[in-house]
Parts: sequence; structure tokens; C-alpha cells
Amino acid sequence: FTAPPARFNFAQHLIAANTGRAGKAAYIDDVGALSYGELAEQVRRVASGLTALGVRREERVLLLMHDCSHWPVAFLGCLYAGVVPVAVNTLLTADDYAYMLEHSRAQAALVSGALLPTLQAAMERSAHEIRQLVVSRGTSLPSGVLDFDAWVAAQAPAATFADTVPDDIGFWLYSSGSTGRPKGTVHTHGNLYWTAELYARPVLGLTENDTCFSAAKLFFAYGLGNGLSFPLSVGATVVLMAERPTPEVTFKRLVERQPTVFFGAPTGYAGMLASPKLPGREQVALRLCSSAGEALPREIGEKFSAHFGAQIIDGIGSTEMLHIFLSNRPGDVRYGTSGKPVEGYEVELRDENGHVITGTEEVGDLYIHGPSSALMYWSNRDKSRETFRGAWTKSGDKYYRDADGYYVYAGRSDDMLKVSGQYVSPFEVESTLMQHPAVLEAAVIGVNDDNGLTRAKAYVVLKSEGDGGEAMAEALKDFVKRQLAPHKYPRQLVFVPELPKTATGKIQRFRLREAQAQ
Ligand code: 3SK
Repeated sequence: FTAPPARFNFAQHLIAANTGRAGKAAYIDDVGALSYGELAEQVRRVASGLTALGVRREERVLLLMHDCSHWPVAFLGCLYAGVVPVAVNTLLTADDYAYMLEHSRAQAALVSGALLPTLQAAMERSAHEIRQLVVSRGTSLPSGVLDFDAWVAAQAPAATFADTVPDDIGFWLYSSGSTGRPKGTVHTHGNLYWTAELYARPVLGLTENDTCFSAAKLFFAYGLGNGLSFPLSVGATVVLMAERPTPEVTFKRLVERQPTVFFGAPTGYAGMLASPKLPGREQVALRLCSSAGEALPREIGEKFSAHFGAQIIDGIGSTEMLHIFLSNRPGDVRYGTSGKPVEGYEVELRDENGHVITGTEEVGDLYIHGPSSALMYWSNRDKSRETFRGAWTKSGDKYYRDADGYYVYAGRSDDMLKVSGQYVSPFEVESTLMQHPAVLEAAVIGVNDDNGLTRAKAYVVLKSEGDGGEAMAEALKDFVKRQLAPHKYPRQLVFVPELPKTATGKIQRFRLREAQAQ
């Protein structure tokens, strides 16, 4: 594989790669199309606009936007100027954003109109350094706030790009852990290049003839590759959708926009297959699908590919490695496994003493060595050291290798749950439940639903025994929903008289898991 040149700016790299495609659609969003020529022009205008706002190289800018063509314009505009976009999940709470504003010391925020009230609430409760808000697709903007389109139109395109190197900080993504605040995962310009060269081209065989559509949003590392760095690296077209990817709205894009490659997560595939509105294979143009976020159950992969005649390429990646490093291959799919290492990455399974497992069928901790690993977690040396160990990155997943060399997921090394492709910390949900005045204590575990996908289940001990019932269960779920991001609330909640504990009073979650498995 060819390494990026010694002087390398990823935004400039994409603009240069697509100069011959000025008239071709780079993005089609809910409002209209943006050509490659317009994209390049607007990226350069955003770079000027940031400089005019006084944002300097290496300073951070918060990017809190629903998927639309403003998102890549904003992200690449930052990179072009050497400014560092901090792309954040649109589903979080004002408290989460308050932390991120302070932690990143973002100097400006580029935000969707619909998300502006939550961001303003976050600003009110934080010692933020935001100097300017720029709002995408907002209605009736408060004074002092800029409209994204008007702001971009008012700038002259930047004459030059920031003269960065592949190892310069490009952008951050926040990743959550079982305890503590989300970690600011710091990625480079070069990392974006490597994931496209190692995975998108050789594994997915992505070309300029593809139209890509990702149910995973751009703020996820998975979505960022699927909807930005991969398609733009090969000159493909991307369909973007602001809405939550329910089966119905996903089908609408598959049928109306005719994407050739669809990127989803197992929960989404299960929901699509269960929907009475599932389109026929003759209604769509899919040549390939990709799955990540959590292990794809074999039955879902088999059913989906039998229906559409297109394989789902299941793989595993991480925010820390930026994208997928273990994957099935078109024509070599073994459903129920995450496939084999992507060329350019090495993976190791290590036992509890740190020794490399060479045999098969033995479960170990997964470590990855490859060129797209993040530099660090910003201002968090302890967690950085735990995860980034020299040339190797600890994934936090447990795997075994089967007799044919395919890697099979065997759970997490920590207590984290992966629900609908997103991390949920059982401790965070438990401590939120315990803030409710009726709750004495709580324990949360992952349980499998009928499709073999993980759901959070809470076991709750109430202060007063007679209070448990359907209404209280719903009230507690609502309570969690109001305090935390919506994907974190426990879909199942049961009342128990007590929780299993050790002699020293530690909750034994494994006993709850064992009882659930019987
Ligand atoms: O969860 C995954 O498997 C994944 C894949 C690609 C990029 C990021 C992540 C977390």
C-alpha cells in the first residue's frame, strides 16, 4: 500500500482527487444535490470563514449536525484550515455537550437548527469558550448566530490549505467507556487516508460507480468512513438522510435513490427483515451491504442475502482504530464470524497473562496493530495508556479464532454493552436508576432478544416492596430516558426483592447473567 506523502492534508487530498468530477453529485441529501465542484468550493469557503472568526490552526470546533451536505462541508473545511472538528453524537444530552465543550475548549460550534436549543442549554451550564455559533438549516435564528449557508456564501474561498503532515491532528470523536466521561479520541489526517486505502477499496471494492448510503450517521467513526472518507476517496456519490434510520425511511432511500452499497448495523438489518414493507430485490440496486457495531447474527445475514441477493460483509472496527480491521470479504463470507484481518492490520489474541494465543477456539483479548490507530485520548493519560500500548491498540473485545482462521466474537473484556451498535455502560444506567426516589438499588446486564441481539435489562430493588408494577417499570424507563441519551434506557426492567451479592456486598452481575441464560 502507498503511504500518504510527507506533506498531506486530507481535505486537499480529496479535492485534488476529484478535480475531474466537478459536475458529478458528491452528496444527495434531503434537500438536494451538491456536486464535487460545489463541495470543493464550499470547503475552501468554510476554511476562510473559520479564519475570519479568529479560529486558529489546531483549535477545536464542535460539529453537532444531523446528516446533510453541510456536515462534510464543515468537517472538510476545518481540516482544510488545519482546524480540528470535534464531531459529536446528535442524540446526547445538554450535560454531555456541556462536558464536551469544556473538555475540547471548542472555539466555535457548527450546529443543526434543531439541535441549537440543546447546545444553548449546554452552553448555559458550562465554562465554554465558544465565540460563534453557525447554524445549519435553522428557522428564526437568535441574534448573533450565523446562518451556515449565508456564512459560507459570504466568504472568499481560501487560497491555500494548511500545510499539514499525515500525523497532524485531524479531528476528534468521543468514545464512551464503562466508567467516567467520554474520551476525546484524537485522530490524524493520515488515519482517514489509511482506512479508505486498506478497507474501502480492497475489501468493499468501492469505486466511482458506487452510490453509498449509510444508516450509521457521520458522527460515528463507522458512518464517517461510509459516508465521507470512503466514497470521496474514490469519487462515488453519497446519499445522506437526517432522520433516524427506521426501516421505512431506509427503504424509501434504497428504492428512490438506488444506492449500490448500504452500510448498516445488525439491529437495523433485523428491523428491516421484520418489516412488512421490505422491498423486493428488483426494487433496489444493492451490490453489497456492510455491517458493524456489534456481531451480526448468522440467521440475519443469511436471510437478508437470500432476500436481496447481496451479501452483508460483517466486520468489526472501533472508534480508536477509526474503521474496520477484521472483516468478511465479498465472495468469502462466513456468517456468524467477523471474518479475517484486513490486509495492512495485524491482530493478536492474548490470554490473561498477556501471552499471544496461537491456537484455535481459545478466547482471548483482541489487540490490533495498524496505521489508523488514534494518537491518544485527549488529556487522559491513564486511559490512553490502557488502550494504546506501543504499536498495539487494545480493543476491549474478546474473540476466538476458529479452525479455518475466522474470528468469532465472544463478548466484551469490560462490562460495556453494545446496544444497537452503540456502547452502553451498565454502571451509568444503574446510577441513574438509583437517583429515582423509589429505587434502593439496581443492576443492569445485557440479554439477547429473539434475533440474538443485545438489549439492556435492569433488575431493580425498590425501597418499598409493594410499589413494583407495570406503571412503575414504565416510570423508571422514562426516568432514565430523560436523564441519558435515548439508546441507553433499559428495554426490559424487572423488580426483584434483592440482588445477588458477594460477602463484601459487591453485586454479582454474573449470577444475573447465569439465571437469564437458564
Ligand atoms: O463498532 C464497530 O464495529 C465500528 C466499525 C467501524 C468504525 C467504528 C466502529 C466502532
